[in-house]
Amino acid sequence: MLRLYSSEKYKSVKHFIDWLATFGETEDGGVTRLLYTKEWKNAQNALKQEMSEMGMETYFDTVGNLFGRIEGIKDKQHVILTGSHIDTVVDGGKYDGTYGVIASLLATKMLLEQYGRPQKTIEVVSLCEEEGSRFPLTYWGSKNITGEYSLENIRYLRDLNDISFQHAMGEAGFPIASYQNNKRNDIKRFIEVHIEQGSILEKNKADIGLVTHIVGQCRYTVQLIGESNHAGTTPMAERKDPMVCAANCIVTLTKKAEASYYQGLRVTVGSINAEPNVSNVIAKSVSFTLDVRHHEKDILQEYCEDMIQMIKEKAMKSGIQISIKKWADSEPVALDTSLHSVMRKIIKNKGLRDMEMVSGAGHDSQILGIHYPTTLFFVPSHKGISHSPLEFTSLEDLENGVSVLKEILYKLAYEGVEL
Ligand code: HGY
Ligand code: MN
Ligand code: MN
Repeated sequence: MLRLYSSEKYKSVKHFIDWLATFGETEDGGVTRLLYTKEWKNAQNALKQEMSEMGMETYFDTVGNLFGRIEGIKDKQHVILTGSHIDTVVDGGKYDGTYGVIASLLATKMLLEQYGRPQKTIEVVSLCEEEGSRFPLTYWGSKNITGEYSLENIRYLRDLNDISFQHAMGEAGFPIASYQNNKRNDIKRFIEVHIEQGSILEKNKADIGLVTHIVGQCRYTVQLIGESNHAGTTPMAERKDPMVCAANCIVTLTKKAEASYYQGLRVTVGSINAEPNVSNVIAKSVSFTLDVRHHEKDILQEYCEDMIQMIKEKAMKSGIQISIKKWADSEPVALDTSLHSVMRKIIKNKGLRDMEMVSGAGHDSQILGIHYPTTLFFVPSHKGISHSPLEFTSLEDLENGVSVLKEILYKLAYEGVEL
């Protein structure tokens, strides 16, 4: 099996995974590294240091996407971009996003070590935010690169501690005053390696997943406003209890998702908050999030419209006021598969097995893939666990991903394979 670095000077993929996991590590071995927090800033700056020590020219754009650039000998202008996101969910795993950043760093470093500078420019990117775990907004990094996002999209956003996006951005060293359009028109291709976050590869004993499509996803925050009152003196028939209404809605929308018509639909209520959140007070308001995903746009849309209508009707029947905010809406994306045949040969030559698959998780490739030819491939997640401290991928699988990435980058940036 390929050893990444013989000398102590360059460390293995496991070393980097464990090292980056120290930025935001939680008591139960997970990682919480939210956009623009201290942990996030320290991780980005430490990565920047590593990139420059590896001989890369490093820079941030004005929202905190970090780039490590190796200019091409022949073609300086067009960039082969590779990387993933550095932010995590709350108490997530140490591989989601992070692995893709590290794999890109190491693959590029290995190429530099073995072959010197490439013919075409390679840039490794540590994207500032993908998850939507701190503020109600996803893909802040990649949608700045594509030009879909600007300050308008974050002007009024606040996190659960009532800290404004703008303030957090400034605190992390990216003041609003220095914001500029970060749109990139020089990207020739984007390649991302990511953990699968599901169990398909493991169940099929495959080593590499070649992703053909990424599901569409919509995310909402539903707020139900009733009347808070005394838990003991208020008769059941006289209540406007948003907690009961929320419970009815959640049961109905998840039951609906199980209907065979919605085959493949995934619906998650991941967060629920009550105000004043006290055991002997009927809640004044309850807000919950709704995360809906499907690989077909019209099924996704139909389900969402039906469910929003259902929630409104239930609220009206119980005299509850309602506000619904849709804050994420990414279409299902078909990724570029022109590299798959070349990748299959690389994978076969390594004695590895691949399979084509759809991604149920969202990825930066979903955004970049609409604007630039984009290749996304997976390495297995043990037992399919992700967004959890129990997230795990074996060293062998991690190294397989790095070595496949290295070879495909070699084809593109050194051999100049035009695809
Ligand atoms: O939620 C997702 O699918 C991804 O991990 N951001
Ligand atoms: Mn991810
Ligand atoms: Mn994730």
